[in-house]
Amino acid sequence: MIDRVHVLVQAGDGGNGTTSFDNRSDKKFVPSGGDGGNGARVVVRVSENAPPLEEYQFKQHWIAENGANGGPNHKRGRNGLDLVLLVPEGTRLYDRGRALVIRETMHKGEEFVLLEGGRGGKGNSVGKESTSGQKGAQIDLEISMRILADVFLAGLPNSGKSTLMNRLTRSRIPAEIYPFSTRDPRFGVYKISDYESLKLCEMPSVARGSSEGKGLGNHFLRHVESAKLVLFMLDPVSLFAPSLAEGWQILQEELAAAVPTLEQLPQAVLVNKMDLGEAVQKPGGEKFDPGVPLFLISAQSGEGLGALETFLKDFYQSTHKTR
Ligand SMILES: Nc1nc2c(ncn2[C@@H]2O[C@H](COP(=O)(O)OP(=O)(O)OP(=O)(O)O)[C@@H](O)[C@H]2O)c(=O)[nH]1
Ligand SMILES: [Mg+2]
Repeated sequence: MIDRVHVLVQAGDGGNGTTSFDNRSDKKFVPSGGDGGNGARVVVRVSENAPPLEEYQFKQHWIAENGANGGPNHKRGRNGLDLVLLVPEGTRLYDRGRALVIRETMHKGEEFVLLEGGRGGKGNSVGKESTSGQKGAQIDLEISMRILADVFLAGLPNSGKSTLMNRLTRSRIPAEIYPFSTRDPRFGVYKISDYESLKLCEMPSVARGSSEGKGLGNHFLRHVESAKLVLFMLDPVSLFAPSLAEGWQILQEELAAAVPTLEQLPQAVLVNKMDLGEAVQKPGGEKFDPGVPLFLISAQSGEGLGALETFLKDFYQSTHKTR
C-alpha cells in the first residue's frame, strides 16, 4: 500500500493571441486577430471513485490542456478543459516547492481549484500587437493519505492480530506462523448491528526500533493518530519480548515516537494465545498491569472474546451517543 506520492502538476498554458488583418473593400487593413483561450485549471475533488494513490505515481506529470490560439476574424481560441484530480477522503496536499500545506485533511464532497490556467493572449487590435498566452502555473505536489479507522490494532510480531481481525470481521487476512506477514495496514468492519459498526485496522507489526525504520520501518504507524481506540496485542510466548511488561513497554515507546497524541487516545491491551496455558506473568516477572483495560483472549479458540466484544460495543455506544 502506498500512502504518499510525489507528482508534478501543471495548469494549461493560455493560447496565443493572433495577428491578422481584414482586407476590407475600401482597401483598409483592419486588425482582426482573435484572443487565445485560457489554459485549463487543475481542480482537486474528493471522490469515492478516486484511484489508489499508486496510479498517480505511474504518471508523474499531470498536465492540463492548453488554451487554443486565437484565429483570424476575431475567432477566440477554445479554453482548455479542467483537469480534475480525484482523491480519496482524508487526503493531504502539500506543496513541496514552497514547503506549504495546502489542505490538511480533505473531506467528503470537498473540491477546490489547485491551479488557475494561464490566461489567453490578446489578438491584435488597433495600435496594439497581439500578445502570447500566459504560462500555466506548476506545482511540485505531495499527495498523501491519512488512514482513517475507529480502532487500530497494533502489536508485537506474530502475536495474532490477523487471526483476531479475521474472527471479529469478515476479512480473510493471511495469518502465518512466521512474523511480519502483514506488511500493509489491513481493514475490516466489525458489525455491531445492521447499521452500527466499527472500522478496524491492523497495523503491520511493531518491534523494537520500528519507529527508527528497523524491521518493517513502520512509517504507517503515524496513521494511528486518527484512532478512536488503540488495541495493543501481546502474547506470552513472544520471541520479541521477554515478558508482557516489556512487550507493552516496547509497543508504547515505538508508538509514542510515531504518534505524538498517543497519550490522549483510549487504549486497551489484549494478551493473546491464552489457550497455550502460559501464565500471564512469566516466571520471575512481576504481575503485568498495563494501567488500561486488559483482556486475556485466544483469537484462535475464541476464549475471552466475549468480554472484548462487550467492551467494543460499549465503546461504540459511548462514542456514538444519539441526541
Ligand atoms: N495458540 C495460539 N496461536 C495463535 C493464536 N492467535 C494466533 N495464533 C497463531 O500465531 C501465528 C501468528 O498469527 P497472526 O494472526 O498472523 O499474527 P500477527 O500478529 O498478525 O502476525 P504478523 O502480522 O505476521 O506479525 C499464527 O500461526 C497463528 O495461527 C491463539 O490465540 N493461540
Ligand atoms: Mg498479521
